[in-house]
Amino acid sequence: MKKERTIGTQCVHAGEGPDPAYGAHTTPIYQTSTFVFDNAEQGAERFAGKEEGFIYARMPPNTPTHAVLIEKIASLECGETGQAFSSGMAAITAVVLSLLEKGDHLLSTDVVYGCTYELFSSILSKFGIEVSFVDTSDLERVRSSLRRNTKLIFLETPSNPTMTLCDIEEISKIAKDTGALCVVDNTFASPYFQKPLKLGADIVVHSCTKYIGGHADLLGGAVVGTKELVKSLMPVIRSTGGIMGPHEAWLSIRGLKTLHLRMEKHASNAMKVTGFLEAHPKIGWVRYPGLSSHPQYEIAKKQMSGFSGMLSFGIKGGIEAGRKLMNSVELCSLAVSLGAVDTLIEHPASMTHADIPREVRMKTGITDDLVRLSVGVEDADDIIADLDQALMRV
Ligand code: LCS
Repeated sequence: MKKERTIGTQCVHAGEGPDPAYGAHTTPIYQTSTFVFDNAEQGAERFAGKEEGFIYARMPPNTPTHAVLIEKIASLECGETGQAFSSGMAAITAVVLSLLEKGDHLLSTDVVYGCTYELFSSILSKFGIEVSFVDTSDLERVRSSLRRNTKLIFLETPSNPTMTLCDIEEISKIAKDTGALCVVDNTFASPYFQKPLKLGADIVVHSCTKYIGGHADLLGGAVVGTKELVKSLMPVIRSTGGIMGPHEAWLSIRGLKTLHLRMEKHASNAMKVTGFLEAHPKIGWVRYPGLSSHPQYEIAKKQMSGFSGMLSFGIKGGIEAGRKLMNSVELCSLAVSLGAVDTLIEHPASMTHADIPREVRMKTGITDDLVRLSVGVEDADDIIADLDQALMRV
């Protein structure tokens, strides 16, 4: 029996082979907006979905470069197929616009990326979709927040920026019992450390801008699921047009080839940084799923095979102390985004999550003292030395 390939091999090889046109060893960038049909009949067959093939770069399967990327991500996520988007937000938008309609209810994790919060709270409500933000780390709360019209449960775990986790397997069961679909934003863990579809979720979404690309040089998004579910997104994908460009698809393919190497280093560096921060007198608390002090450590061990480079901590002295820290780093970059090879530091309450009303931020733990760190793949000692010198100036 053929042995199933393990994840490192999948990262390097899945979806790829010599290009059928000229045998190019690496996947070429098909920098084209359209494809020439052999004849009018073929064009009609492709439009009718009776013949597989490429049509126009906005129409799935977009281009051969996109097709390779999708096969690679779908393979890593253990899903059947997927779709690449111009950004993570375009991916999330396509999912909610496709699967929800007026009168439906969306139940979402209460702590999500700021623009996801805005999309759900301000934009979906304009179309008559009910939304509730729920502490999904509490299964009882999830159960008691279900409504007869709940159609979608959207989970972000670990959540941005509090690093709160929820039990994907249990909530997927709850969703099935209610007849709702369960969508998981897997951006923080990456498919290397967490596989929501294997835990029962229906759809995975990603910001490829983060660990998938890995080098802070592209914007992109992806969705993975069954062929049937991904097909149901097609009308919105075709008609809203937020698809990934071919160059970004190529960069994402190249990024994924080293995902396994990068994620191991991000995680081991993050663990070392937490050790330094936990022992530092100016730090009030540290939140990282790999620490036994994490409130959902048991869930972390159950559903994650490692814990990535994302962590948050509270600095004593609140926002002023945080500002001094962020203005004093030299190696780390003061920048939003995450999942890059270099270490990024930011202040969610005034940056990525500033649009969330303060009372909501306070209630959900996005406090003013919270500093978010995306630990890179530099040598850990240098990251720690930089944080140490910056903390000395606080
Ligand atoms: N999902 C999560 C968990 C995210 O953190 C982000 C972006 C998105 C989706 C959206 O992805 P994008 O459209 O940017 O590709 N998070 C960001 C952050 O924390 N800082 O800048 C962007």
